[in-house]
Amino acid sequence: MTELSLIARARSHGDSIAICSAAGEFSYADVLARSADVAAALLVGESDLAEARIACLVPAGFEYVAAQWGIWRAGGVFVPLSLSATEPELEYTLTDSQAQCVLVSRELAASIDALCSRLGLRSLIIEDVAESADPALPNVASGRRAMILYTSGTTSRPKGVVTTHSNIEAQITSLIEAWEWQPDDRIPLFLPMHHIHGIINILSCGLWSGATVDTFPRFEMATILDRIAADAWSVFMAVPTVYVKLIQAIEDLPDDARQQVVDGFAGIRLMISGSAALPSSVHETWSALTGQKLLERYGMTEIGMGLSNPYRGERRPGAVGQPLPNVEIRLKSESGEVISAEGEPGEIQVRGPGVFSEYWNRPDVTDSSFDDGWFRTGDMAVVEDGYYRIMGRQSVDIIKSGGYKLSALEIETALLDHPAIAECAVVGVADETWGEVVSAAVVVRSGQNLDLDSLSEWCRDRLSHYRIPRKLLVVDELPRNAMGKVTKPAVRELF
Ligand code: MCA
Ligand code: AMP
Repeated sequence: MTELSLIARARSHGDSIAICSAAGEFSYADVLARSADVAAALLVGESDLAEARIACLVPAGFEYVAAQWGIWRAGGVFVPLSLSATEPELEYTLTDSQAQCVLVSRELAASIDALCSRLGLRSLIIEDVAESADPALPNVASGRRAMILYTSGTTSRPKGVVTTHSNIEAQITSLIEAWEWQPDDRIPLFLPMHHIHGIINILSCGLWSGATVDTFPRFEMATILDRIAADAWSVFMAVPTVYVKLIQAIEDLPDDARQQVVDGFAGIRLMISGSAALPSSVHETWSALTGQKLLERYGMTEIGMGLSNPYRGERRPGAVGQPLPNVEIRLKSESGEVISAEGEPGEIQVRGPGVFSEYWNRPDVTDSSFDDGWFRTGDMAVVEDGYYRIMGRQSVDIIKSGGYKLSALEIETALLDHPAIAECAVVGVADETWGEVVSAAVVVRSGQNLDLDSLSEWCRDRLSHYRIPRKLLVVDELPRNAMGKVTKPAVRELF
């Protein structure tokens, strides 16, 4: 039987520790055995899930990997859910992906039970999955769909980005080569497990290599600093917000504790930043504090990682380096020409085996996202002295906050349901810690009032906490152009 490469490789890592969490240490053999149990429980007598979508609401850890690999080994499509999603957000993901079943951890089951009943969805508590002796599992060809990740964009609702097993494998192997992953690597995982950064760059690259992944339910500063001081890790990956918070925390430590933490960071072989722009000042402060030159890279849900500063060679502050192995990048000018000279800005377009196959059930959007086989990222860049530098996004309606990509339109749609709001415009406003913060300019209905606290409270049931506006301006009218269209750059100026 042919097996997916990730699974076949795990057999050769046998008794090495794959996952370490508060629940204990789990070997590759443990993950293989448990994921076979999960696959058998999902198949319930069928021979192949045949790309049925199986959603997963499980925190990072052994059971998460067992769920992901179990779904894959049964021939299903893995649809990870955000642990901080509200019920309407979960409902959207479950219905849009046409999920057949939800795998949920016992601690989270109560939070999704009512929704599953309402949607008539089977839910399966992962800890309750029975052991099964050597179940028959299907052959899963690498060209089959493997995963759907939901990503926000310039449409008001998130789109499902479909990757096949071979897309995922290409994304992983590109990074293994570029960043020289080794079996004796050890890496912390504290990022959310419904995005590429946590799923591919950390978890899947780690497990592909035979390394150990230490999982945490979330980013918790004191725990991470203690482990750093104890030299726990050889590789560290995070979004810029984490580095900003780390700098603040280290500066606040008493001298002796600070030295231990700084020494711990200095001993790591590779520290990476990505998912949003790393300000040069943060790069330089981190380097002065720890002696570490952060490696900044650029990626996107639809392509995995595209550009990276080198593992060996100059890691340039403010730049994202060059194309990764097996990734082709070109810049296209506004007038539609492929740019060949340095210094001329253009849209980043990407081609290669790691590029996603389609937006789930949206063939028209898929078609219009490609330009002659190249994926159009909507990000602008320029090449300077051989390195790409990201200049920003084409659309003001995409906000990056804390590394999360958010759609201004989606937030506006939610805000317009508020009884006091007549009109609104949401923008991202630059912020030292979060990169951008969600900010709303609103026109309130006559006779109504609105303040940030009451708006936040109202949003809590509708929007994940990182989508809730952090700044609110009540205005008499929104800035508009001569055609009467709201001008977002002018809205941004108001804050
Ligand atoms: C939380 N808070 C915020 C935000 N988020 N305030 C403003 N803007 C925000 N975006 C507030 C909370 O309400 C809370 O306030 C306080 O900050 C702490 O919240 P918490 O969530 O606990 O913060 P944290 O644990 O410190 O989390 C920060 C974080 C997290 C670790 C940076 O945001 C995170 O995990 N981000 C990573 C997302 C990610 O992985 N993106 C990758 C996407 P109060 O204290 O008042 O309650 S994949 C991708 O982008 C591509 C492929 C790529 O290139 O990687
Ligand atoms: P996502 O849709 O969550 O995969 O986010 C992808 C987006 O994050 C990209 O289109 C970029 O706008 C942004 N991004 C990722 N890495 C970087 C980086 N190093 N510098 C600037 N923007 C980045």
